[in-house]
Amino acid sequence: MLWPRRMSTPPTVAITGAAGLIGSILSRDLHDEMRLRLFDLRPAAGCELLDLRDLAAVEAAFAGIDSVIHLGALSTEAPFEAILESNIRGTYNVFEAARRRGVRRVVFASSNHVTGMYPRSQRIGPDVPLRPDTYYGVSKAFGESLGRLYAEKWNVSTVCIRIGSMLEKPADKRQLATWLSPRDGVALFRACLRADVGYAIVYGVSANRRAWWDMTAAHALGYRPLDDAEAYAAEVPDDPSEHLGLQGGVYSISDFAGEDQSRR
Ligand code: 15L
Repeated sequence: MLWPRRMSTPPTVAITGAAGLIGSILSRDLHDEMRLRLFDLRPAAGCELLDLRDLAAVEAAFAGIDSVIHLGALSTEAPFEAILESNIRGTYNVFEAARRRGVRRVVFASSNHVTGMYPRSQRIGPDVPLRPDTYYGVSKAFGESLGRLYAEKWNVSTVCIRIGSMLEKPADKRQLATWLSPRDGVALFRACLRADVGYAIVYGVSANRRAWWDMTAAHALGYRPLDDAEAYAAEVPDDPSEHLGLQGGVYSISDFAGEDQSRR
């Protein structure tokens, strides 16, 4: 267990992007077992303002922090320049500030879109070659790789979660495979914070019987999912991306190639 043994007080955990969907769930459900510092780019209740593009500001924010849950990023496909600033530079700043401040563990919110070009007919695990479906997916692949560098070279231990679809309920038939229920998501982040490991990559889904991803690595960290999206099978609408046959769904056809952010 990674909680510092000598500490009589609970660890202090920073959450970036804390006002987002996943950040709000984690802040609500983890606050009674650890001290949380919540950071977001935009004003939100309980959050401190932090622009992850500013390394000095991130370093100042991480004073006294034991672990970081790094969620703050664009959460979908966007023009490359926007991805570069928010997801690539922002993630570099988080790892570099963590190194400078002696943070013990970064839990990095990666995404299933690092392997979104795999066919749905193929069951895959965290060791397959990457097949990103977007610049967004590439930025998450960058974060996984950066985490490995910081873990192996500077002992910033890192767990990357390739999150599926963390929502209250699955929204369409694709999500019967990719859904991560809020309570399973909280359990997975908790396991990733506590695991005694230097570096790991896991997928993040509930115990969905239609899931495409091998969860052995997540189980090894202590994750025990309780929910199965199949409970919603009769009520979810068809998946508009099913004909593509790809795990990433519509991400595989979103196209911002050559687009300048200033044109949007
Ligand atoms: C993601 O990585 C996105 O952040 C989220 O908005 C969903 O689109 C999810 O993937 C998904 O694949 O459903």
